[in-house]
Amino acid sequence: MNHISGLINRRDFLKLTAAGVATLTLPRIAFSAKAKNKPNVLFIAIDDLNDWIGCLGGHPDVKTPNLDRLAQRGVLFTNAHCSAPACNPSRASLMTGILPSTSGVYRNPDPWRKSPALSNAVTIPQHFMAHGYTAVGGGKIYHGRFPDPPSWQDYFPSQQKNKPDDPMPANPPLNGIPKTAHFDWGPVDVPDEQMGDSKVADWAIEQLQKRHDKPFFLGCGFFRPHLPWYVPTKYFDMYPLDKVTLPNVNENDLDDVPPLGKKMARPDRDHKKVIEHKQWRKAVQGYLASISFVDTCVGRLIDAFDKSPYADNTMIILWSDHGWHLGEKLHWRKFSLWEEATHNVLMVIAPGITKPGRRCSRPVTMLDIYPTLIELCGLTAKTELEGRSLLPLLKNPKAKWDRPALTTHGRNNHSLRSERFRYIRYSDGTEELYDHRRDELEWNNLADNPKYNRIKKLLAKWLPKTNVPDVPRTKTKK
Ligand SMILES: [Ca+2]
Ligand SMILES: [Ca+2]
Repeated sequence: MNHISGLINRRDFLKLTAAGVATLTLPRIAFSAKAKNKPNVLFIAIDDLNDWIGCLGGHPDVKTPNLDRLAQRGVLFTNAHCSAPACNPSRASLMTGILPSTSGVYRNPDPWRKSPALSNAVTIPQHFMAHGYTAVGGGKIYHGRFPDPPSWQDYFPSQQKNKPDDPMPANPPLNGIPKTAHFDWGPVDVPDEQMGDSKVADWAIEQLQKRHDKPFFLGCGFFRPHLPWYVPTKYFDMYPLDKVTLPNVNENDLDDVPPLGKKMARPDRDHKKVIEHKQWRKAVQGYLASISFVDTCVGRLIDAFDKSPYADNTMIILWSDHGWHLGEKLHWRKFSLWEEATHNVLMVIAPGITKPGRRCSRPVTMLDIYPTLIELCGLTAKTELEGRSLLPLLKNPKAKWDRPALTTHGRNNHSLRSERFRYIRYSDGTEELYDHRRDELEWNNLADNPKYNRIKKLLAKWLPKTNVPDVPRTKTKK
């Protein structure tokens, strides 16, 4: 708004606002002159990627040379967490900068634009477009069921179908679990080029090879390692089955977890099936293979980026939407408030601001991306955003940061992660507390130990004050 009021007086501005259309054209002229020297943004999303990448050290076997070399170029956030451990609420909050507890978008079926708090929200790419940028995207940025055409000028494969199809094996399921749907894994005998993510990388590479007259915001969303873990055979061959390391799991881990936490873990569902069908090792192999496949896609994109004319004037931000359990707490998938599900990948390379090879252990969230991009690119501030700009941490990864990372799963179930502790409070008031200095696997729930009352109280101060009801769900299927 500052840019607008600088150009015209207040009365004219109100007149123009009333006229509606004119406010759109006038500031654009002003912005496009300013936009000329603005940095571009390469915005890379990876679906369902937990901390099993080399530079985060989450799994001893994993091979991710490309993600590792990208992280090495800027700041790797080692304690980054999602706002919600599911695709749709995580991405809706990331792209709008608004918490799930404010929007009521808690779960995958919640139509996020129907939330009163988000119906008119200006998404990250919309804010860039309002500042004279071109915003285009490809692949999975929003959750599949809820694409957002107003966010983009163009989309690959299309504004309504954001994700290209993937090749399927001839006779699924490959893991032998009856009625397993996409909870399946195994190699497919196809070249990389036939994979949906390879097509998304090709499309993004084409955008980088084009001449752009305006600064661009380029969204590139990869789908793997989302289920099903069908990727070309060569990626499975990277992880010989007899050498695959299983996660370190405590069979009695849920004994000190409150009932609502046990309900999230659902040990009688996926975990029971995986054990019954002797699929644990094969599943871990499938996830690792899918990670190395997407790592290859990222590598191709980065190589093309480095050869492009935009290599020196583009902010790169790479994130995943949440983590993933592979049997820890007898749980599989995301949908929990423990470290495996909330911890995700975030790296930022900002020319002139970040220095290579930096790591930041401050607790940050995906909600912080929007205000960070605003500052990095000099856009107009937005006071309604609930995250915090990471700029101080990009400049100095050890800068003071007092806020824990908040993750919400379902209404009024929250987790707060500080640098040392994780505090969980469920909607019925039951709690968990873990001390990561002594217990990085979160096995020992300290919530009932009075010694930690002060810690719990300090963390609880950061719980959201409002927890709005779920957005009513639409009945129509996909
Ligand atoms: Ca996801
Ligand atoms: Ca436990």
